[in-house]
Amino acid sequence: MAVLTAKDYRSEVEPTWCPGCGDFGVLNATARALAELQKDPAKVVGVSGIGCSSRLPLFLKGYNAHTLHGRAITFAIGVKVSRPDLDVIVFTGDGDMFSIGSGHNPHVARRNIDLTIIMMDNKVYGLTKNQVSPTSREGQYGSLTPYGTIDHPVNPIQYMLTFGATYVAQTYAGNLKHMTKIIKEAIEHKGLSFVNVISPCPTFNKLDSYKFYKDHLVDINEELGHTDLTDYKKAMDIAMHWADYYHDPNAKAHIGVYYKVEKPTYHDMVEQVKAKVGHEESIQKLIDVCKPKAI
Ligand SMILES: Cc1ncc(C[n+]2csc(CCOP(=O)(O)OP(=O)(O)O)c2C)c(N)n1
Ligand code: SF4
Ligand SMILES: [Mg+2]
Repeated sequence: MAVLTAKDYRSEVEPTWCPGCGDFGVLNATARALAELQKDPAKVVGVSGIGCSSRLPLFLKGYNAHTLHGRAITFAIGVKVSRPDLDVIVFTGDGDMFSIGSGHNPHVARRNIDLTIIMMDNKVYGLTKNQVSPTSREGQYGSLTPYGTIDHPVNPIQYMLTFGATYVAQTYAGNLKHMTKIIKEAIEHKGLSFVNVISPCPTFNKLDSYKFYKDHLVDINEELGHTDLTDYKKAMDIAMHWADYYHDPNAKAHIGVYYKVEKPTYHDMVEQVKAKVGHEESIQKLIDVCKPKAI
C-alpha cells in the first residue's frame, strides 16, 4: 500500500470554523497522527456529539458519525464493543462532554473501554453563540451571564483520573508538534485515553486567547520533571493545579501526560469470561437469566 500523508485522512468537506479557531489545529494534528501511524482510514471511526468541535469528524475521511449532543461516548462504546478491531476516536467539546454528556464519563473510564477521547476545551459554548460552559472561569461573561458566571469550573483532568482513565493528557491547539505527539500516543494506548486540548475560540472567549497562552504554558513532563507516568498520586497532585492561572496571573497552564498505565480493557475482560465459561455457555446463561419466571 502507498504511504499515506496527512492529506489522505481529510475528507473533501472544508471546515466551516471561524478564522483562528483552535479546532483547525486539532484536525491537522489528528490527520498527522493518523498518517504517522499509517492507519487504514477505513478502519478509523470518528464519533462526535454536537458543537463547533463536534463538526470535526465531517472533515475526516472514513466512516464517521456526528451523533446527538452529549451522546458521542455512548455511540462510540457501541461501535467499539461490536467491532473491537476498529480505532474509535471521540471528538467532543467541554459542553458536550462535561455538561449534557457528563453522566457517561465515569462509566467509560472505569470500564477502560479502548477509545480515544479528544475534548476541544474552549471554555465556552461556541456553536450556540457564547454561553458559559462547565470549564468557564468564574466571572466569565456570556450571552446568558451578563454579570459574569457565579459557577465554579470543573477540572476535567482530575475527574477523568478519578474515574479510572488509563491515559490522561493535556495539550494546546497552538502547538501542532505537541498535539500530534499526544494524539498519536492516545490512539496507540490500549484502554481509555482522555486528551484535553486547550482550543481557543477567538470569536467568543477573549480570555483564553493565543496571546494569553503564549506566556502561560508549562510542559509538566519536560519542565516540571513529571516522568513517572504510573504515579497516580503525583498525577492527581499536578492535576489539582490545572487552572491555577484562573486566579493567579503568574501561574501556568499545563501541557503533557499526567498518567499512563496498562490495565486489561473491557474487551480483554469479555474475552476472559468467554474463555472461562465458553462463548455458547455464556450466551445460554444470559438467556436463562433473562427468561421471565413464574411468580
Ligand atoms: C439535547 C440538546 N440540547 C442542547 C443543544 C444545543 N447545543 C448545541 S451545541 C451546544 C453546546 C456546545 O458546546 P461545546 O460542546 O463546548 O462545543 P463548542 O461549540 O464550544 O465547540 C448546545 C447547548 C442540542 N443541540 N441538543
Ligand atoms: S464560534 Fe468559536 S469554537 Fe465555534 S468555530 Fe468560531 S471560533 Fe471556533
Ligand atoms: Mg466549547
